[in-house]
This record gives sequence, C-alpha cells and structure tokens, in this order.
Amino acid sequence: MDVGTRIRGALGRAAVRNHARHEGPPRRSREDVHAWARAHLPDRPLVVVSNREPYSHYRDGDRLRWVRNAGGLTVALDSVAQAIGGLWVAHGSGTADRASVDARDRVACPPDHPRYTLRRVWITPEEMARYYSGFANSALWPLCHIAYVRPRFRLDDWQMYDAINRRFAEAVLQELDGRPALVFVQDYHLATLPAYLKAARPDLQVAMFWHIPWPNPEVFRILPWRHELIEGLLATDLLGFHIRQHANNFLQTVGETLEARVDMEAMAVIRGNRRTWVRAFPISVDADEIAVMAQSPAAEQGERALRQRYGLEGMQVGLGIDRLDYTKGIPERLQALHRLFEKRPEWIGRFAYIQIGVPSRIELQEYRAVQRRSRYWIDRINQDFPRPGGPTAVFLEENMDFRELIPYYRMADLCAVTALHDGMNLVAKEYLAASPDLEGALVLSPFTGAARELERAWIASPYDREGLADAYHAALLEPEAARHERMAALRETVLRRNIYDWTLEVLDAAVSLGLRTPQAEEVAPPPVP
Ligand code: GDG
Repeated sequence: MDVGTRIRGALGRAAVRNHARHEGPPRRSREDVHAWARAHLPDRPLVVVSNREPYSHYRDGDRLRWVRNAGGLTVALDSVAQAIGGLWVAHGSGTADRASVDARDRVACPPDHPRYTLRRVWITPEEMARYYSGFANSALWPLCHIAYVRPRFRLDDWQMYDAINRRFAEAVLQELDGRPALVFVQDYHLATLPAYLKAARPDLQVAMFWHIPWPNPEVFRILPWRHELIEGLLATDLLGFHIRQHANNFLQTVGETLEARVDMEAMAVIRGNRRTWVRAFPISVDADEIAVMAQSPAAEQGERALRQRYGLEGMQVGLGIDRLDYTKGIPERLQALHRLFEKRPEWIGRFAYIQIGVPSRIELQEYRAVQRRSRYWIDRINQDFPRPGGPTAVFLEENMDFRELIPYYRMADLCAVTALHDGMNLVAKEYLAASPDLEGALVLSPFTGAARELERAWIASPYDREGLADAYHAALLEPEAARHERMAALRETVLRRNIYDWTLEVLDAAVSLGLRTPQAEEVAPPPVP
C-alpha cells in the first residue's frame, strides 16, 4: 500500500470515529486502549497467551516473509501488546517460523515495526493431533457446544493437552523471569495453563477469556477429567464468558464438581484462600473500521465485480460466511433455502445465495461431513431451482483476506447466521457494521450469544426448517422504511460496543477486581492438576 493510500485510509478512519463520537455515546478506539495501558499497566507487562499467533512467517523462494493473522480479536490484542510493549506467547505455526526466531524462540512484532516480543512455542504435528485436533477440538469443542456431536474422550489426548498447556506456562514463566505481569489467556485450548502459572508464581495476575459456550452441569459432568479442568480455570483471578448464561453455567458446574463456595450474587468462586471472579463480556468487532471499508471505492468496485461474475444484476442476494464447522448450521440453512424456493417459487430467479465456507479442522470426519452436506444442498438448490443469469446458490470454499469479504457483506440483502450453538458469532456483527446504507436483513439463530444483544434481528431456529424458510421470506419482503429502522437499531447496538471496548472492559476488570482481592488471598498456590 502506498503512503498516500495509507494516509487517506487513516484520515478516513479518524473522520468516521470523530463523526461517531459526536453522533452517539462515546466508544473506544485503538488509541484509548494505548492510553489505558500506559495509565494502568505502567510497571508490569501484559502477557497474551493464545494457541494462535498474531504473525506467521513463511518462505517465498529464498526470502522470509510474514503475514498478520486476521481476526478482530488478534488485531485488538495486537494493538494492546503494541501499546505497552508486552509479550505474546503462542504456537509457532508458520512454515518458516523457526527460521525467523532468535536462539530463545523470540521474534519482534510487528516484524516491520517492532513493539513487542512474540515467543513461539513449538508443537509437533503428532502432538497437535492429540492436543489440538484431539482433546481441544474432539472433546472440549463438542462438549461445550450443544450440537449433538458426541465428544471423544481419549486419555492420550487429554495427557497431551495438559502437557502442551504446561509447555505454554513454562514459556511464559521463562520470559517473565520473576517479574510481575498481567497474563491474559485465550480460550479453550489453554484451560490447565493457569494452574501451572500460579503454582510457580502465585503473585501473577491471570485473566482468561473462554470464547465458546459453557454448557450446563449435566452436560459437563460426562468429562472424565472435569476436576482437573476446573482446577485449571479456577487458578485464574478473572474468567470471562460472552454472556451471563455461560458464566452462570460455569458457576453451577463448579458448585457441582468441587468443594467450593460459589457466590452467584457476586459472581465469584472462593476456594480455600483463592478467589476467581467470573464475568460476562460480550465480544464485538472493529465496527468503525469495517464501516469505513464498506464505504470505500474498492468495496463498491468489488461489489460490482461480484454481481457481474455471478450474474446478480437486479437480484436480491443472500449471504453466509462461516468456518465449515458443524456448530454453524450451514446445511440446515441451505435446506431451509431449498424449502423457501419450494414454498415460494416467486423467489426463483429473483433471489440468489452465496455461501463462503472456510475449510476448517478438515482432519476430523465431522468437519468433512459438514463440507459434504453443504455441497450436496448447494447442488440440490441449483438443480431444482435453476435461473438463466447464473447459479442460484454459490459455494466458495476458501479462506479470503478479510478485506475481500467486505464487498460480499456490502452486497448482501440478507445475511444468514444460523448456528446450532455459538459463543457470540462475529459474522452477525460484521454484517451490520458493513451495512451503513441500512440495506439488509439479519436472520439470526437464537442459539448464538449475539442474539442476546441483537434482539431485533429476524430470530429463527436452524432446527425449524419451515420457520427459517418463512423468516427468509419475511425478511426479504419487509418494506423499506421498516427495514431501515430495524437495521439502524441493530447497527447502533454494534457501534456502541466495539472490540476495543471489550478489550478495555476485560483488562480493566482484571485490574480493578484485583484491587478488591485481599493480598493474603494471593499467596497460596492452588493445587496443580
Ligand atoms: C469463536 C467462537 C466467537 C470468516 N471467513 C473468513 C474470515 N472469517 C472471519 C469472520 C469472523 C470470524 O472469521 C468468525 O468468527 P465467529 O465469531 O463467527 O466464529 P469462530 O471462528 O467459531 O470463533 C465464536 C469468537 O470465537 C470470538 O470470541 O464469537 O462464538 O466460536 O471474524 O469475518 N476471515 C478471513 N477470511 C475468511 O475467508 N480473513
């Protein structure tokens, strides 16, 4: 990108933020995160720990190149780490990652403008098969999502999961070398890591965010290693979930699994001389930035190109963007689409649908089945309801650059988010952020965290084919004034709390709740699982 384009982009973003500031309630920006970090963490580093790394290296001929890994969360945490020069510990997954670190497995990031240290943790493919594909994605993922896929519990997988968690903890401890820090751990891959951290360093402050749902105690009870997993999570000082229901499920699970005082009112678990605060922090997206991208000439041009490529001139267009995961309800959504055309043939030739499906965890058979079923329904729709100008349903099985998604969001008259169960679902929020012209309709599953905030979406269950088909029909037919009013209300909700608000709320809660926890409670280490 040339300097002129960068400057224009930055000015455009600043203008939108300014406009937004004066239009509505204050919301946070990347700069606010920087300022907060300087004010509240002046004397201790922030350590982010996640399975996925923010930057990966790969080889291009003889040259080493790098990419920034996409995703709202990675970008927001990257900006916090940049602001305070912290440390990030993550799995080195790039093909040239080993070639780009120093003797202590560190690389300065961002690679073109170093501000913080990325410490890479190495995991072999055999270890990944058990830690990641095995325990994390074949046991914990289905256990926490009510999608009726049976979790697989294998001792080897669990042992490897725990061993890799210990490896991550050792990397954090080695990097800190006795210094105080606020450690912010991400997600279900790293549930036992906090216990290893606290066992060695009871003084460390540890916050964790669980990005997927937490099931009710009856469901969680089937996990053979539930005690160890809960012990790991209770070693945190603050544990965050997207919604209150997941937080309550966790508190009830603790009450039924271990001897502990669970304070549902204060939302805390007190065990011996330790306290874990449990809170809900609904995650969001960089809504201002997405709105700017959606209004850019590039997005407008992109939309025109897509309409031409798929013969969509004058058509209404539906859209789905998901990882190809069984929790996302993709075949269910396509079946309902087939039903729409069956029930309401007037839509044939007037409405077309694009599904972007990012291949995901394809080593697992349940994921290959989602891919097969999605392809089947796309083909059925095209066979049964053809139209002259182009395909009625398009399936793009690829991982695009985030910028490439924007013209699709912009073009869509309807976005279908039909997860069988989802922690939050960021696609719903991205779609709203990317629709500043208020032309659109969000069809949303009630089983997403997002449905708690986005109540004015067209709420329809993926388990009810007729109801979902009817929701598509009603959403597409809604008169313009009502449609705009509905979209304006939904957008306002997304614009009010963006990803920077989320980051600050979690970190600020970690700092302020830490102040409420007596020092004496901090000294005794919890048992190691
Ligand atoms: C977990 C929880 C929770 C999609 N296709 C491409 C692409 N995407 C991006 C989207 C969006 C993200 O992936 C998907 O986010 P979701 O929230 O829908 O789902 P999960 O990946 O399952 O995330 C979920 C989330 O964590 C955050 O806490 O909301 O409940 O399951 O941002 O835009 N990005 C790029 N290319 C694509 O082709 N670059």
